[in-house]
Amino acid sequence: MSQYDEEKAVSSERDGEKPVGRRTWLASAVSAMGVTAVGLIAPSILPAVEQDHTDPTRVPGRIPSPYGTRALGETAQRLTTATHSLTPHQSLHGIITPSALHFERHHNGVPAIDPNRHRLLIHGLVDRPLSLSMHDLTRFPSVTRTLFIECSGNSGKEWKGPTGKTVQETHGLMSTSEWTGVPLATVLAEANVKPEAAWVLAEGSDAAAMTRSLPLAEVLKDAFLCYAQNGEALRPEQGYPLRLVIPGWEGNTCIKWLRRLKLGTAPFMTREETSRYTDLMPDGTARQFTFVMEAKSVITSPSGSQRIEPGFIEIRGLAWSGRGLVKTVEVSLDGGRTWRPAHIQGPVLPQCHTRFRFGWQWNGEDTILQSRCIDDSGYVQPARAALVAARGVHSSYHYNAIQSWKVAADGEVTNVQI
Ligand SMILES: Nc1nc2c(c(=O)[nH]1)N[C@H]1C(S)=C(S)[C@@H](COP(=O)(O)O)O[C@H]1N2
Ligand SMILES: [Mo]
Repeated sequence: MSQYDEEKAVSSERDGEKPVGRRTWLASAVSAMGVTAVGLIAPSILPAVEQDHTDPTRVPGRIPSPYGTRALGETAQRLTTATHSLTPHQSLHGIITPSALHFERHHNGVPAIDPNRHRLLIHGLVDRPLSLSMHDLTRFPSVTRTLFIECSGNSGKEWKGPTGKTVQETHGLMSTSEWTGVPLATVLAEANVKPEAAWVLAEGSDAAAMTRSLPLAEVLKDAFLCYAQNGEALRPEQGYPLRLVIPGWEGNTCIKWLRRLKLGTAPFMTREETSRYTDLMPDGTARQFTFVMEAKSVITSPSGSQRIEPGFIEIRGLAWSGRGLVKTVEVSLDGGRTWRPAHIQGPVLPQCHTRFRFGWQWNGEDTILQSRCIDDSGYVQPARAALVAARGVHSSYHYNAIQSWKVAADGEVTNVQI
Protein backbone atom coordinates (compact mmCIF):
# COMPACT_ATOMS: atom_id res chain seq x y z
CA MET A 1 0.00 0.00 0.00
CA SER A 2 1.38 3.42 -0.88
CA GLN A 3 1.20 6.32 1.57
CA TYR A 4 -1.65 7.75 -0.49
CA ASP A 5 -3.66 4.50 -0.38
CA GLU A 6 -3.14 4.24 3.37
CA GLU A 7 -4.43 7.74 3.88
CA LYS A 8 -7.51 6.98 1.78
CA ALA A 9 -8.13 3.76 3.65
CA VAL A 10 -8.05 5.78 6.88
CA SER A 11 -10.39 8.43 5.53
CA SER A 12 -13.03 6.01 4.22
CA GLU A 13 -12.82 4.05 7.46
CA ARG A 14 -13.49 7.29 9.29
CA ASP A 15 -16.52 8.07 7.17
CA GLY A 16 -17.72 4.46 7.44
CA GLU A 17 -18.94 4.65 3.86
CA LYS A 18 -17.79 4.49 0.31
CA PRO A 19 -17.13 8.04 -0.85
CA VAL A 20 -20.20 9.77 -2.23
CA GLY A 21 -19.89 10.22 -6.00
CA ARG A 22 -20.87 13.50 -7.56
CA ARG A 23 -23.67 11.82 -9.45
CA THR A 24 -25.28 10.52 -6.24
CA TRP A 25 -24.90 13.87 -4.57
CA LEU A 26 -26.42 15.79 -7.46
CA ALA A 27 -29.36 13.41 -7.68
CA SER A 28 -30.18 13.67 -3.98
CA ALA A 29 -29.65 17.45 -3.87
CA VAL A 30 -31.92 17.94 -6.84
CA SER A 31 -34.69 15.73 -5.47
CA ALA A 32 -34.40 17.22 -1.99
CA MET A 33 -34.83 20.68 -3.45
CA GLY A 34 -37.72 19.43 -5.57
CA VAL A 35 -36.47 21.32 -8.57
CA THR A 36 -35.43 20.32 -12.03
CA ALA A 37 -31.78 20.26 -12.90
CA VAL A 38 -31.85 23.53 -14.77
CA GLY A 39 -28.36 24.98 -14.88
CA LEU A 40 -26.76 21.83 -13.45
CA ILE A 41 -24.56 19.64 -15.54
CA ALA A 42 -26.55 16.71 -16.87
CA PRO A 43 -25.38 13.52 -15.10
CA SER A 44 -24.92 11.83 -18.48
CA ILE A 45 -22.02 14.10 -19.41
CA LEU A 46 -20.10 13.62 -16.12
CA PRO A 47 -17.08 11.32 -16.45
CA ALA A 48 -18.11 7.71 -16.04
CA VAL A 49 -15.65 6.96 -13.22
CA GLU A 50 -18.04 6.50 -10.33
CA GLN A 51 -15.40 5.27 -7.82
CA ASP A 52 -12.36 7.24 -8.89
CA HIS A 53 -10.42 7.63 -5.63
CA THR A 54 -7.73 9.70 -7.35
CA ASP A 55 -10.18 12.50 -8.16
CA PRO A 56 -10.23 14.78 -5.08
CA THR A 57 -13.45 16.40 -6.28
CA ARG A 58 -15.30 13.10 -5.87
CA VAL A 59 -14.57 12.37 -2.22
CA PRO A 60 -14.92 14.63 0.82
CA GLY A 61 -11.57 15.95 1.99
CA ARG A 62 -9.85 15.36 5.29
CA ILE A 63 -11.30 17.23 8.27
CA PRO A 64 -9.23 19.87 10.18
CA SER A 65 -6.55 18.63 12.56
CA PRO A 66 -5.29 20.19 15.81
CA TYR A 67 -1.62 20.27 14.71
CA GLY A 68 -0.63 20.23 11.05
CA THR A 69 1.60 17.93 9.08
CA ARG A 70 3.05 18.49 5.64
CA ALA A 71 1.54 17.01 2.47
CA LEU A 72 1.91 13.32 1.82
CA GLY A 73 4.63 12.72 -0.70
CA GLU A 74 6.71 15.72 0.42
CA THR A 75 9.97 14.08 1.37
CA ALA A 76 12.59 16.79 2.11
CA GLN A 77 14.34 15.71 5.26
CA ARG A 78 17.34 16.37 7.46
CA LEU A 79 20.33 14.11 6.96
CA THR A 80 21.12 12.82 10.44
CA THR A 81 24.05 11.40 12.38
CA ALA A 82 24.30 10.82 16.15
CA THR A 83 25.67 14.34 16.72
CA HIS A 84 24.11 16.58 14.08
CA SER A 85 21.55 16.86 11.31
CA LEU A 86 21.72 18.86 8.09
CA THR A 87 19.12 21.15 6.50
CA PRO A 88 18.13 20.15 2.92
CA HIS A 89 18.70 23.56 1.31
CA GLN A 90 18.34 22.08 -2.18
CA SER A 91 14.62 21.56 -1.46
CA LEU A 92 13.75 24.81 0.33
CA HIS A 93 12.40 28.19 -0.78
CA GLY A 94 12.55 31.71 0.63
CA ILE A 95 14.61 32.37 3.73
CA ILE A 96 12.78 30.68 6.63
CA THR A 97 13.81 27.13 7.43
CA PRO A 98 10.78 25.08 8.50
CA SER A 99 11.29 24.34 12.21
CA ALA A 100 11.14 20.58 11.54
CA LEU A 101 14.06 20.96 9.10
CA HIS A 102 16.25 23.32 11.18
CA PHE A 103 19.74 21.85 11.44
CA GLU A 104 20.75 20.34 14.77
CA ARG A 105 24.05 20.12 16.57
CA HIS A 106 24.03 18.43 19.95
CA HIS A 107 27.19 17.58 21.85
CA ASN A 108 25.37 15.03 23.98
CA GLY A 109 21.81 14.66 22.76
CA VAL A 110 18.56 16.55 23.24
CA PRO A 111 17.59 16.77 26.93
CA ALA A 112 13.98 16.46 28.07
CA ILE A 113 13.34 19.58 30.17
CA ASP A 114 10.21 20.39 32.16
CA PRO A 115 9.58 24.08 31.41
CA ASN A 116 7.74 24.47 34.72
CA ARG A 117 10.83 23.51 36.68
CA HIS A 118 13.43 25.13 34.45
CA ARG A 119 15.37 28.04 36.00
CA LEU A 120 17.95 30.47 34.69
CA LEU A 121 20.52 31.33 37.37
CA ILE A 122 22.35 34.65 37.07
CA HIS A 123 25.28 35.01 39.46
CA GLY A 124 28.96 35.97 39.82
CA LEU A 125 29.73 39.68 39.60
CA VAL A 126 26.18 40.92 40.16
CA ASP A 127 24.63 42.82 43.09
CA ARG A 128 21.44 40.81 42.94
CA PRO A 129 21.77 37.12 41.94
CA LEU A 130 18.60 35.87 40.26
CA SER A 131 16.90 32.54 39.62
CA LEU A 132 14.30 33.15 36.92
CA SER A 133 11.47 30.85 35.85
CA MET A 134 10.17 30.71 32.27
CA HIS A 135 7.16 32.65 33.55
CA ASP A 136 9.46 35.42 34.84
CA LEU A 137 11.37 35.51 31.53
CA THR A 138 8.33 35.71 29.28
CA ARG A 139 6.99 38.70 31.28
CA PHE A 140 9.89 40.95 30.22
CA PRO A 141 9.49 43.18 27.13
CA SER A 142 10.23 40.92 24.16
CA VAL A 143 12.08 41.18 20.86
CA THR A 144 11.61 39.22 17.62
CA ARG A 145 14.27 38.84 14.91
CA THR A 146 14.69 36.69 11.84
CA LEU A 147 18.30 35.44 11.98
CA PHE A 148 20.47 32.69 10.65
CA ILE A 149 22.32 30.35 12.97
CA GLU A 150 25.39 28.83 11.34
CA CYS A 151 27.61 26.25 13.01
CA SER A 152 31.22 27.40 12.61
CA GLY A 153 31.84 23.84 11.39
CA ASN A 154 29.48 24.43 8.43
CA SER A 155 31.40 23.48 5.22
CA GLY A 156 34.28 22.41 7.50
CA LYS A 157 34.96 19.23 5.56
CA GLU A 158 35.62 21.36 2.46
CA TRP A 159 38.96 22.47 3.97
CA LYS A 160 40.37 19.10 2.90
CA GLY A 161 38.88 19.06 -0.61
CA PRO A 162 35.48 18.87 -2.33
CA THR A 163 33.87 16.48 0.15
CA GLY A 164 30.12 17.11 0.30
CA LYS A 165 28.11 15.64 -2.56
CA THR A 166 25.07 17.88 -2.07
CA VAL A 167 24.50 21.41 -0.74
CA GLN A 168 22.89 19.70 2.25
CA GLU A 169 26.26 18.07 2.96
CA THR A 170 28.37 21.16 2.20
CA HIS A 171 26.15 23.85 3.78
CA GLY A 172 23.49 22.05 5.85
CA LEU A 173 24.77 23.20 9.27
CA MET A 174 22.90 26.51 8.99
CA SER A 175 19.26 27.54 9.08
CA THR A 176 17.11 30.63 9.56
CA SER A 177 14.19 31.09 11.93
CA GLU A 178 12.19 33.94 13.36
CA TRP A 179 13.28 33.98 17.01
CA THR A 180 11.53 35.66 19.95
CA GLY A 181 12.86 36.29 23.43
CA VAL A 182 14.01 38.90 25.91
CA PRO A 183 17.16 41.01 25.40
CA LEU A 184 20.06 39.81 27.55
CA ALA A 185 20.66 43.47 28.50
CA THR A 186 17.14 43.72 29.98
CA VAL A 187 17.58 40.64 32.17
CA LEU A 188 21.12 41.53 33.27
CA ALA A 189 19.93 45.00 34.27
CA GLU A 190 17.63 43.29 36.80
CA ALA A 191 20.65 41.56 38.33
CA ASN A 192 22.63 44.81 38.51
CA VAL A 193 25.96 43.75 37.01
CA LYS A 194 29.04 45.05 38.85
CA PRO A 195 31.18 47.54 36.87
CA GLU A 196 34.24 45.26 36.82
CA ALA A 197 32.34 42.45 34.99
CA ALA A 198 33.65 42.08 31.43
CA TRP A 199 32.77 38.48 30.43
CA VAL A 200 29.76 36.26 30.88
CA LEU A 201 29.73 32.47 31.00
CA ALA A 202 26.67 30.77 29.46
CA GLU A 203 25.91 27.16 30.36
CA GLY A 204 23.37 24.67 29.01
CA SER A 205 21.54 22.00 31.00
CA ASP A 206 22.18 19.17 28.55
CA ALA A 207 24.43 16.19 29.23
CA ALA A 208 27.28 18.13 27.57
CA ALA A 209 26.70 21.14 29.86
CA MET A 210 27.93 23.18 26.88
CA THR A 211 29.68 26.27 28.25
CA ARG A 212 31.07 29.36 26.52
CA SER A 213 32.58 32.69 27.66
CA LEU A 214 31.28 35.78 25.92
CA PRO A 215 32.60 39.37 26.00
CA LEU A 216 29.94 41.31 27.90
CA ALA A 217 30.03 44.61 25.97
CA GLU A 218 29.48 42.74 22.69
CA VAL A 219 26.60 40.54 23.80
CA LEU A 220 24.84 43.39 25.59
CA LYS A 221 24.28 44.98 22.16
CA ASP A 222 21.89 42.46 20.65
CA ALA A 223 22.02 38.98 22.23
CA PHE A 224 18.73 37.68 23.58
CA LEU A 225 17.34 34.85 25.66
CA CYS A 226 15.08 33.11 23.20
CA TYR A 227 11.98 31.03 23.95
CA ALA A 228 10.13 30.99 20.62
CA GLN A 229 10.90 29.95 17.06
CA ASN A 230 8.74 30.63 14.02
CA GLY A 231 5.77 31.64 16.13
CA GLU A 232 5.67 28.75 18.62
CA ALA A 233 7.79 27.56 21.52
CA LEU A 234 11.35 26.53 20.62
CA ARG A 235 11.69 23.00 19.30
CA PRO A 236 13.40 20.65 21.81
CA GLU A 237 16.24 20.30 19.27
CA GLN A 238 16.71 24.08 19.22
CA GLY A 239 17.03 24.43 23.00
CA TYR A 240 13.55 24.28 24.56
CA PRO A 241 12.61 26.01 26.72
CA LEU A 242 15.40 28.65 26.55
CA ARG A 243 18.44 29.36 24.43
CA LEU A 244 20.85 32.18 23.87
CA VAL A 245 20.78 33.76 20.40
CA ILE A 246 23.70 36.00 19.42
CA PRO A 247 23.04 37.49 15.97
CA GLY A 248 25.76 36.62 13.46
CA TRP A 249 28.01 34.67 15.85
CA GLU A 250 29.11 31.07 15.47
CA GLY A 251 26.28 28.69 16.37
CA ASN A 252 28.25 27.24 19.27
CA THR A 253 27.88 30.48 21.26
CA CYS A 254 24.07 30.22 21.04
CA ILE A 255 23.87 28.01 24.13
CA LYS A 256 20.74 25.85 24.12
CA TRP A 257 18.77 24.66 27.15
CA LEU A 258 20.31 27.69 28.91
CA ARG A 259 20.42 27.37 32.70
CA ARG A 260 23.22 29.63 33.95
CA LEU A 261 24.90 32.97 33.29
CA LYS A 262 27.93 33.86 35.40
CA LEU A 263 29.52 37.31 35.27
CA GLY A 264 33.32 37.55 35.61
CA THR A 265 36.30 39.74 34.74
CA ALA A 266 37.95 37.42 32.18
CA PRO A 267 37.10 34.52 29.87
CA PHE A 268 36.57 31.27 31.79
CA MET A 269 38.68 29.21 29.33
CA THR A 270 36.31 26.28 28.90
CA ARG A 271 37.05 23.30 26.70
CA GLU A 272 34.91 24.83 23.93
CA GLU A 273 37.23 27.84 23.60
CA THR A 274 40.61 26.22 24.20
CA SER A 275 40.70 22.77 22.64
CA ARG A 276 37.62 23.24 20.43
CA TYR A 277 36.35 26.24 18.45
CA THR A 278 39.80 27.67 17.79
CA ASP A 279 41.32 28.02 14.32
CA LEU A 280 44.78 26.58 13.66
CA MET A 281 46.72 28.98 11.42
CA PRO A 282 49.55 28.12 8.99
CA ASP A 283 52.20 29.40 11.45
CA GLY A 284 51.02 26.98 14.15
CA THR A 285 49.26 29.57 16.30
CA ALA A 286 45.56 29.21 17.02
CA ARG A 287 42.99 31.98 16.64
CA GLN A 288 40.68 32.07 19.66
CA PHE A 289 37.25 33.66 20.19
CA THR A 290 36.52 34.02 16.47
CA PHE A 291 32.86 34.71 17.02
CA VAL A 292 31.60 36.41 13.87
CA MET A 293 30.53 34.33 10.89
CA GLU A 294 31.96 36.15 7.86
CA ALA A 295 30.07 36.77 4.62
CA LYS A 296 29.23 33.67 2.62
CA SER A 297 26.84 32.47 -0.06
CA VAL A 298 25.94 29.30 -1.89
CA ILE A 299 23.89 28.33 -4.92
CA THR A 300 21.29 25.90 -3.59
CA SER A 301 19.90 25.05 -7.03
CA PRO A 302 21.30 23.78 -9.30
CA SER A 303 23.58 22.11 -6.75
CA GLY A 304 25.50 18.89 -6.18
CA SER A 305 23.80 15.65 -7.31
CA GLN A 306 21.04 17.49 -9.19
CA ARG A 307 20.67 17.06 -12.96
CA ILE A 308 19.56 19.89 -15.22
CA GLU A 309 18.32 20.14 -18.80
CA PRO A 310 19.32 22.74 -21.38
CA GLY A 311 17.11 25.82 -21.56
CA PHE A 312 16.00 28.25 -18.89
CA ILE A 313 17.33 27.62 -15.39
CA GLU A 314 16.68 29.90 -12.44
CA ILE A 315 19.85 29.82 -10.36
CA ARG A 316 18.76 30.15 -6.71
CA GLY A 317 20.76 30.55 -3.56
CA LEU A 318 21.34 32.04 -0.14
CA ALA A 319 23.76 34.72 1.03
CA TRP A 320 24.43 35.96 4.56
CA SER A 321 26.90 37.83 6.74
CA GLY A 322 27.40 37.79 10.49
CA ARG A 323 28.64 41.40 10.23
CA GLY A 324 25.38 42.82 8.95
CA LEU A 325 23.53 43.11 5.67
CA VAL A 326 24.13 41.39 2.37
CA LYS A 327 24.84 44.25 -0.02
CA THR A 328 25.48 42.44 -3.31
CA VAL A 329 25.49 38.88 -4.56
CA GLU A 330 27.29 38.12 -7.79
CA VAL A 331 27.14 35.01 -9.94
CA SER A 332 29.90 33.68 -12.19
CA LEU A 333 29.31 31.21 -15.03
CA ASP A 334 32.99 30.98 -16.05
CA GLY A 335 34.90 29.84 -13.00
CA GLY A 336 35.24 33.30 -11.46
CA ARG A 337 36.65 35.24 -14.43
CA THR A 338 33.57 37.46 -14.75
CA TRP A 339 30.82 38.25 -12.29
CA ARG A 340 27.29 39.54 -12.77
CA PRO A 341 24.88 40.83 -10.12
CA ALA A 342 22.12 38.49 -8.99
CA HIS A 343 18.61 39.66 -8.15
CA ILE A 344 18.22 39.99 -4.40
CA GLN A 345 14.88 39.07 -2.88
CA GLY A 346 13.77 41.33 -0.03
CA PRO A 347 13.49 41.66 2.82
CA VAL A 348 17.23 42.00 3.33
CA LEU A 349 17.73 41.68 7.08
CA PRO A 350 20.94 41.93 9.13
CA GLN A 351 22.56 38.63 10.15
CA CYS A 352 19.92 36.80 8.17
CA HIS A 353 19.79 34.55 5.14
CA THR A 354 19.06 36.54 1.98
CA ARG A 355 17.62 34.79 -1.06
CA PHE A 356 19.11 35.56 -4.49
CA ARG A 357 18.11 34.54 -8.01
CA PHE A 358 19.75 34.67 -11.42
CA GLY A 359 18.04 33.77 -14.71
CA TRP A 360 20.24 31.63 -16.97
CA GLN A 361 19.90 29.97 -20.38
CA TRP A 362 22.00 26.82 -20.27
CA ASN A 363 23.31 25.87 -23.70
CA GLY A 364 24.38 22.38 -22.66
CA GLU A 365 28.11 23.11 -22.32
CA ASP A 366 30.35 22.38 -19.30
CA THR A 367 29.95 25.25 -16.85
CA ILE A 368 31.21 26.20 -13.39
CA LEU A 369 28.54 27.96 -11.29
CA GLN A 370 29.63 30.19 -8.40
CA SER A 371 28.19 32.90 -6.20
CA ARG A 372 29.92 35.41 -3.96
CA CYS A 373 28.55 37.65 -1.25
CA ILE A 374 29.65 41.21 -0.53
CA ASP A 375 28.35 42.59 2.76
CA ASP A 376 27.72 46.14 3.89
CA SER A 377 31.11 46.30 5.63
CA GLY A 378 32.68 45.90 2.17
CA TYR A 379 33.95 42.37 2.91
CA VAL A 380 34.03 40.16 -0.20
CA GLN A 381 33.57 36.39 0.18
CA PRO A 382 36.97 34.91 -0.77
CA ALA A 383 37.84 32.41 -3.48
CA ARG A 384 39.12 29.13 -2.06
CA ALA A 385 42.74 29.91 -3.04
CA ALA A 386 42.62 33.24 -1.16
CA LEU A 387 41.06 31.66 1.92
CA VAL A 388 43.65 28.86 1.99
CA ALA A 389 46.50 31.37 1.44
CA ALA A 390 45.38 33.27 4.53
CA ARG A 391 44.31 30.41 6.78
CA GLY A 392 46.05 27.23 5.57
CA VAL A 393 44.08 23.97 5.56
CA HIS A 394 44.32 22.90 9.22
CA SER A 395 41.25 24.69 10.50
CA SER A 396 38.00 22.89 11.16
CA TYR A 397 35.89 26.01 11.50
CA HIS A 398 34.97 29.20 9.66
CA TYR A 399 35.27 27.94 6.07
CA ASN A 400 33.54 30.57 3.93
CA ALA A 401 35.11 30.17 0.49
CA ILE A 402 33.14 30.57 -2.73
CA GLN A 403 31.42 27.26 -3.55
CA SER A 404 31.85 25.92 -7.10
CA TRP A 405 29.35 23.58 -8.74
CA LYS A 406 30.36 21.99 -12.03
CA VAL A 407 27.61 21.33 -14.57
CA ALA A 408 28.74 18.62 -17.01
CA ALA A 409 27.44 18.34 -20.57
CA ASP A 410 25.06 15.57 -19.43
CA GLY A 411 23.51 17.99 -16.92
CA GLU A 412 24.96 16.31 -13.82
CA VAL A 413 26.04 18.81 -11.11
CA THR A 414 29.02 18.03 -8.87
CA ASN A 415 31.04 19.72 -6.12
CA VAL A 416 34.44 20.92 -7.37
CA GLN A 417 37.15 23.23 -6.05
CA ILE A 418 38.93 25.55 -8.48
N1 LIG B 1 23.68 23.32 25.54
C1 LIG B 1 24.12 23.22 24.30
N2 LIG B 1 24.08 24.30 23.48
C2 LIG B 1 24.52 24.22 22.22
C3 LIG B 1 25.04 23.00 21.72
C4 LIG B 1 25.06 21.87 22.57
O1 LIG B 1 25.47 20.77 22.18
N3 LIG B 1 24.59 22.02 23.86
N4 LIG B 1 25.54 22.97 20.43
C5 LIG B 1 26.00 24.26 19.90
C6 LIG B 1 26.39 24.23 18.51
S1 LIG B 1 27.92 23.60 18.17
C7 LIG B 1 25.61 24.80 17.54
S2 LIG B 1 26.17 24.92 15.95
C8 LIG B 1 24.25 25.29 17.82
C9 LIG B 1 23.24 24.53 16.98
O2 LIG B 1 21.96 25.01 17.18
P1 LIG B 1 20.73 24.17 16.62
O3 LIG B 1 20.91 22.73 17.02
O4 LIG B 1 19.51 24.81 17.16
O5 LIG B 1 20.77 24.30 15.10
O6 LIG B 1 23.89 25.13 19.18
C10 LIG B 1 24.95 25.35 20.10
N5 LIG B 1 24.43 25.32 21.44
MO1 LIG C 1 28.45 24.17 15.99
